[in-house]
This record gives sequence, C-alpha cells and structure tokens, in this order.
Amino acid sequence: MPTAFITGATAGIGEACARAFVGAGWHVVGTGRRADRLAALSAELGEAFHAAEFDVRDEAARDAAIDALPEPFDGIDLLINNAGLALGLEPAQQASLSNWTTMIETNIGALVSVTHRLLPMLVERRGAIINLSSVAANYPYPGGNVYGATKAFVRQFSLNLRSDLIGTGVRVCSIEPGMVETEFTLVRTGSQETSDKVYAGVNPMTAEDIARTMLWVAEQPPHLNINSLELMPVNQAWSPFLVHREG
Ligand code: NDP
Ligand code: 8X3
Repeated sequence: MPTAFITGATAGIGEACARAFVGAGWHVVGTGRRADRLAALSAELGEAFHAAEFDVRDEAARDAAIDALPEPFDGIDLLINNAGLALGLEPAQQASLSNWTTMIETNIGALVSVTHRLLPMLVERRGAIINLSSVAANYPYPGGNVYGATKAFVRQFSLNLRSDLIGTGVRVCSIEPGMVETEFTLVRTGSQETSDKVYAGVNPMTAEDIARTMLWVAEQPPHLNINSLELMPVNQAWSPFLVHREG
C-alpha cells in the first residue's frame, strides 16, 4: 500500500483528500495545527491514518514529526502540499504586511521546505508530488495581490521541479482550482456570513471534487505526468479587463 503525506488535513481539500486516499487503499499521514480535528479524523479513518500535529512553518516540529513516523507511514510515496491560506481582499495599497508575510511563509516558504525535506525519499521511491496552486496563479483579480503571487510561485516551482526530476521517475502536478467551498473564505475574511455570501448560488466545487481529481492524478500509470490541471465550477469564468476612465 502506498503512503501519502498530506499537509493541512484538518479541513477542506486536505481533509477530503485524507478520506479519498484512505478509501482507495492508501496509507495517509495527515498534518495540521488543530489537534482536535486530527483526533477526529484518526478516529474516523482508523489504522490507515496517522496524525502529525505541527505548524507547517515550524521546521523543527515538522522534522520531529517526520522522524517519529512509525511503519508503514515512514515510507512516503506521495507528497500533497495542500496547507495554505489567503488573508484579506484589500487592495495592495491598503493590505496588511503581516497578512502578506503569513501567506508567503505558509504558501511558499513552508511548501518549499517540506518539499526539500521529502525529496530524497520521493526520489528513492520514484514517488510523486501534487501541489495546490490556484486559478489565482493564472489570472489576476482585485485583492488577489500576494495570494495570487504565492500560487503563481507554486505553479512555476512545480513545473521547474519536473525539469530537475527528469530521469528520476518522480511525477509532479500543479492543481489549480477556482472556487471550492471550504473554510478558505472564512479564513480569508474572518466572517462566516461573508463566506456564505461568496458561495451563495454559485454551486461551487466541493473539497471532494478536488480530492477525487487528485486521487485520479496520483493513480495514473507511472509513465504519465499531469503537469498542471485547472478546474472551475461551471458557474465561474473570466471577466473583462478592468478599465479606469479619467475625468
Ligand atoms: P481550508 O481553510 O479549509 O483548509 C486549509 C488547511 O491548511 C487546514 O487544514 C489548515 O490546518 C492548513 N494550514 C493552514 N496554515 C497552516 C499552517 N501554518 N500549518 C499547518 N497547516 C496549516 O482551505 P482549503 O481546503 O480550501 O485550502 C487548501 C489549499 O487549497 C490551500 O493551499 C488553498 O490556497 C488552495 N486552494 C483553495 C481553493 C478554494 O477555493 N478553497 C481554490 C484553489 C486553491 P490548521 O489550521 O489546522 O493548521
Ligand atoms: C482560491 C481560488 O479564486 O478565490 O485559490 O482565488 S480564488
């Protein structure tokens, strides 16, 4: 049975992935800061699931958790870099620097660091990496400023990894979803009411939609790499360029 290491398994896409991969016969290491959520997932998923509680930005805590992985969770075949967040929707000139720093540290810094830590094992096992980018990587929108830029980094890092990993058998995919109803907008805005309004009437994608897609990516034959995959709900598309008229 292969093992997946899923960052941010306490909510949304990561939690749905933990369920989907265990359901498909994988072993799963699920990480996150919220111990109560990890305990509930452990109780639900049983022996195929191993909880690892740490802040993804804390390298020492992360290394301690990885070093303590028991068999059969200590041989990782798939890294799903999912933990991430957006904070704020203000225009750049009004945004909080601390929000920007948190997004950069989490979406870029921690993702790079976890990848660096697990790459030797993934090479040894001819494993795979799935990185959570976003449509925000590919299309600018007002208030997307640093969040979109972090996701553009994730997409380009994924493609560049492919170049370096040629010949190793390691596969890398950048997943780029649009609107998925999770705790994402609650975290971004701090308001459940605002979050509910964002998704109202949209029929957005679900965390399960993305988890099913990631399982499909992971279970392609070993000679086939899905480089990037952009997904949107049918009720989401692009808007015209913004134009400001003077006077
Ligand atoms: P949720 O807010 O529902 O889940 C985010 C997960 O990330 C949680 O498990 C949270 O765990 C974890 N996380 C955040 N910060 C940290 C941290 N410092 N240390 C450890 N874990 C952390 O959001 P989603 O499921 O929607 O988001 C998952 C990924 O998908 C993100 O990278 C997001 O940018 C991306 N994405 C989301 C889209 C959407 O529309 N929802 C669309 C495109 C991409 P905890 O708080 O317990 O630590
Ligand atoms: C989340 C999708 O469109 O809210 O990455 O930026 S979006």
